[in-house]
Amino acid sequence: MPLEGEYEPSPEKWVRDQVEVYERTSGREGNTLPGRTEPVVVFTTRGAKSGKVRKNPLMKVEHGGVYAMVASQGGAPKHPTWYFNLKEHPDQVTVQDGDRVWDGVAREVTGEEKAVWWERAVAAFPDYAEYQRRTDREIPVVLVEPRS
Ligand code: F42
Repeated sequence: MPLEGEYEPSPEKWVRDQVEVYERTSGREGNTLPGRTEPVVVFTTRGAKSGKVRKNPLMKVEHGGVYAMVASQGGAPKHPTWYFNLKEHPDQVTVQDGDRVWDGVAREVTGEEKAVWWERAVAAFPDYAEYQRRTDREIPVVLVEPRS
């Protein structure tokens, strides 16, 4: 089930436009970054402060039906705000991969488990390695697993 409540599109035009195209075409269009081939998926979270529904495309990092959200933000100094949404409402996240939409539960990984997922993330989208070099913060990896 999609998250209920008011959808507040991203203030970033390229982000909200990609979400709009992806949703309208069930991921047949808007499914990569411009000029790239790696696939993206769309995640929906609940605003930590506003309670509004937020949507973000992120690179697809998937293994065994579990999806990772890599909070890279291009190597910016601060975590993206959706990371705080997941911390506040870990049980309110949905994943859209193509025409498949499902409810998940978010869990940040650390230590050995994170190292394994970081390798998967860099294999899926090599630029993540450069993003980590650009910033002093450790880029978080949050897994989304199906809600049972
Ligand atoms: N970002 C990544 O971090 N990793 C990726 O792999 C990635 C891939 C990607 C592919 C395609 C594409 O179009 C975008 C991609 N992005 C990727 C960008 C990603 O979708 C986000 O735009 C980016 O991570 C920044 O997220 P953000 O949530 O920080 O965005 C800001 C601009 C934003 O939306 N701010 C809102 C605002 O109104 O200023 C607030 C949004 C929000 O959730 N607010 C919360 C609320 O309560 O509503 C409060 C959160 C808090 O601070 O507690």
